[in-house]
Amino acid sequence: MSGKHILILGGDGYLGWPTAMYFSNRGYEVTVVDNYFRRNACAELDVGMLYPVPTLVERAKIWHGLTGKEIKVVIGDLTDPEVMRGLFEGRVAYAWAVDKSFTGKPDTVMHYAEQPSAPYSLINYRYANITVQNNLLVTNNLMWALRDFSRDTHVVHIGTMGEYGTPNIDIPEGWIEIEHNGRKDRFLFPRQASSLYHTTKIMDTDLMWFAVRMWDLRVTDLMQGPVYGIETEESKMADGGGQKAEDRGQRTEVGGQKTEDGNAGGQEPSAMNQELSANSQQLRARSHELRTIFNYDEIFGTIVNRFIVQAIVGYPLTVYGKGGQTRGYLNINDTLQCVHMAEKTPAEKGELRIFNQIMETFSANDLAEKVKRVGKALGYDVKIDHIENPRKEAEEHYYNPTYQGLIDIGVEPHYLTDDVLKGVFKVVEKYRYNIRQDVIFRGIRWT
Ligand code: USQ
Repeated sequence: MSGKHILILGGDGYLGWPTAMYFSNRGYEVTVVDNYFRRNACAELDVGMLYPVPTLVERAKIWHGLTGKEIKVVIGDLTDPEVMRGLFEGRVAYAWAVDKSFTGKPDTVMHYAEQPSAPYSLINYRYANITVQNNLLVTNNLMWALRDFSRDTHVVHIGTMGEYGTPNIDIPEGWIEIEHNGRKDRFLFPRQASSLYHTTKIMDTDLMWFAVRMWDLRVTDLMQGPVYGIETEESKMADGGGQKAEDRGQRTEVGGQKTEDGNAGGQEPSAMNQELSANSQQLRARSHELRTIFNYDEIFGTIVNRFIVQAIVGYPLTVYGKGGQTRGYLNINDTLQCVHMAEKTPAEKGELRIFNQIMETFSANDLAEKVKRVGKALGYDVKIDHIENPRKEAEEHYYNPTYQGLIDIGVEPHYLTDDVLKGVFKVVEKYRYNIRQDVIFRGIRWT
């Protein structure tokens, strides 16, 4: 193969796996690494997921069967520096690969290997420690591996808008010039996160900024807002070819959970599908298993995805407190576009480049009203509840972030239209019998 090599840390997660398919589909050589933290945490905390998701190895095999493309899989804990360093030195054992020889040093590392949940980080001191330990060690191990073996590799890290908090002034993209006693300098914008998870992302930024200054590394830190959505171009690629489980009169059973087959069916088979050999039929029928992990619980679910699930099962939408909390949001497909554009135009050596990765801003109340309107149009009786806020956060505040840098490098924003919301409703509806109301709200108090 001759494509550029992308190493995706955290390749099993909500964003990591769609990123792997996205780059693989565009001719890159892709390696994913994960220790299954997310799915193990979901099992331990019994949070439920909308549908069971096959292991990374299984998904890589399904992907290969459908497209002929290889995504190499490494199962390992990146808090172990030897696991991290092996990815750059070649001391790596692939859990699955067509060609088991070392791909070589990556051109780009996508760093998603973080404990991503704010509520998780505040369950108690144990989960707080897991968050601090995982997030800081992985980032530090990555910086040292690059220092020692691959200083030219570009890192694209997913940071969070939550690093800035909700300051009473405009939020720039990462940097601010300050004049003090008649002299000026440029600094990271003052950050004040409201959760421990978000605080670890501030510390990540500081670790990376140190490494950039010290060793001339190249880093892009993408300050992302909450993401919504489920389908990406690649998860839909094989739709239409497989026979639907309903058509077979079956419900599938995977990992002890019953689920309706999510394959959309009913469309003309694509050219790609027509080329598939007969023994690919089975893989094609399993193509819905390429969908990403989807959480709707209080710990790992994000607000838009949660509200859609709630609307479908008749659970009053859980707006926390007054609902004036405003954040920047983006579609999962725009996350993919953003990391792609960042990869195509890497940061310079010795540059920590920061972009705010959001496409539009909404309050929790705005989102509840949107989901209610779309839910009603689809026949659901959607109610909105204002429940006591389990978090400590401003419920009415100024919020004016800049988000121009990614557009300047070629990202074309998609917005949260009623049609986009309907599209998510339609996928979630297929799994409505899996939805567990007991995990929607447990009230993990942050204080
Ligand atoms: N919210 C509700 N009701 C709910 C869930 C959330 O009113 O049922 C409110 C929250 O209080 C918060 C806002 O909606 O004000 C967003 O909450 P969220 O759970 O969707 O997102 P958050 O906890 O902030 O974290 C998520 C991702 C995290 C990412 C972050 C970006 O889990 O990985 O870093 O979004 S940001 O919020 O911009 O920091």
